[in-house]
Amino acid sequence: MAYFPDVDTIPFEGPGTKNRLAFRHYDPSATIEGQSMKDLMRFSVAYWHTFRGTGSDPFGGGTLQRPWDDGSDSVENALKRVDVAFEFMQKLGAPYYCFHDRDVSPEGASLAESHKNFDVIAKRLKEQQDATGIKLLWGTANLFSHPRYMHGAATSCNADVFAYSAAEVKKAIEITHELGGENYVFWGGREGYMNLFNTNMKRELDHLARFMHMAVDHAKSIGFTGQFLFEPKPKEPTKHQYDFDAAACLNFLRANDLMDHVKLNIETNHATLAGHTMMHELEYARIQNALGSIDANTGDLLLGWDTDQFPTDIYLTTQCMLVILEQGGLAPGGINFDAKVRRESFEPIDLFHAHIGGMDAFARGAKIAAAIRADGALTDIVKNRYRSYDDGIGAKIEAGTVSFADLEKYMLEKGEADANESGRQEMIENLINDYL
Ligand code: XUL
Ligand code: CO
Repeated sequence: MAYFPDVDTIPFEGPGTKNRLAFRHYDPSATIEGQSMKDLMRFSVAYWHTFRGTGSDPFGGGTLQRPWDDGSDSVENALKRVDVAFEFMQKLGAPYYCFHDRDVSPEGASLAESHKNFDVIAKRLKEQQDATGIKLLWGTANLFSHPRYMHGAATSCNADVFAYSAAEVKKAIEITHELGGENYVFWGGREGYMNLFNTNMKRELDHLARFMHMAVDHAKSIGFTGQFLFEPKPKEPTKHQYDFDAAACLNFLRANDLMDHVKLNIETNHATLAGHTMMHELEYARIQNALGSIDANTGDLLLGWDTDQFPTDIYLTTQCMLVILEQGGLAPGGINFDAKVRRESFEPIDLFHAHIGGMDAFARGAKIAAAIRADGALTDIVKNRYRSYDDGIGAKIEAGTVSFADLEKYMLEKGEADANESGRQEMIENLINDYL
């Protein structure tokens, strides 16, 4: 059964093509810094947006035409969506996908029924994975949609909700493991608070840490060796999310002895909502050996909320790829399009245009970043900027062999610091533009 009868496998045709259903830059077998683009990017389709998105927004209901979907929460409908998803991903040439438990499989009348539904769906996912070679980048649990999670999940004031969340995550890790998932993500759907007058922040954070340790312990007990990932987001739905940004997440992980078990899944629109650039968040995580995976999308600076648009800005993708290439790739993480088509783009074909654009934008960013790196265009600039630490007093500071008293003596003798040099920001920005 073809759910996308008008679309063949999306070919790579190069930048000159007029075919809108072709890649201009993403050539899976082309190599960048010794890796195929396929292995370097590890592109992933987000099941929730692409196969469960309806186009609804706070002002109106769904607009998206999905002729295969009867709109029900039946297991049959969910099974059909799996077939649709794999046809789509295969035609697109996406090697990975990601899901929340409740996106792929319907919530039942009880936890036991939800588990049962999940088993049925997982079986079909496995069959489709085996038939197509498409793999699971990560699984996660939706701990935010159901009303029971109104106060959060692991940070809920209700201990039964904590227990329910634990049972849901336990199952989600098991299914992720069964499907060969390479990572497991925690995004704190409602892990935060609205008002401190009714909140015990210390207890909530302690509970969240306890929850993650239990997840790590359970993974160990079932032999799941995938990478755990924590996804920062500063706001939405709560006013203060505990997972605000990379710095807050890493502080939490370090304070709770979780750094050896959990890395970060950095999302572009979450970075910008936190008042950071994506490049800042990626680099902040990378230098602490905590850059695990990315959720690729973009926000709209004029709207200022989590619009989850597909990334098309080459400047943005170049910045991302500069950091990703510096790390040598993201494996076992990848580039997951946590992005949705606009509600005005309501036809199924728009799903292809959106993903093709995102993949091409990243492929082009990768080529540009690799060219910048091949020329060493920034390497020498940065290296030279810090050369005062390469020997003399700077080397002693870095080696930790001098004290405040030593530095006072040094400066009293010298009298004044060496003259500063220009940061050349504008020249460097011009230089980057030469590569675009
Ligand atoms: C929400 C978000 C989530 C996570 C997975 O903003 O990004 O979809 O990526 O729970
Ligand atoms: Co995300």
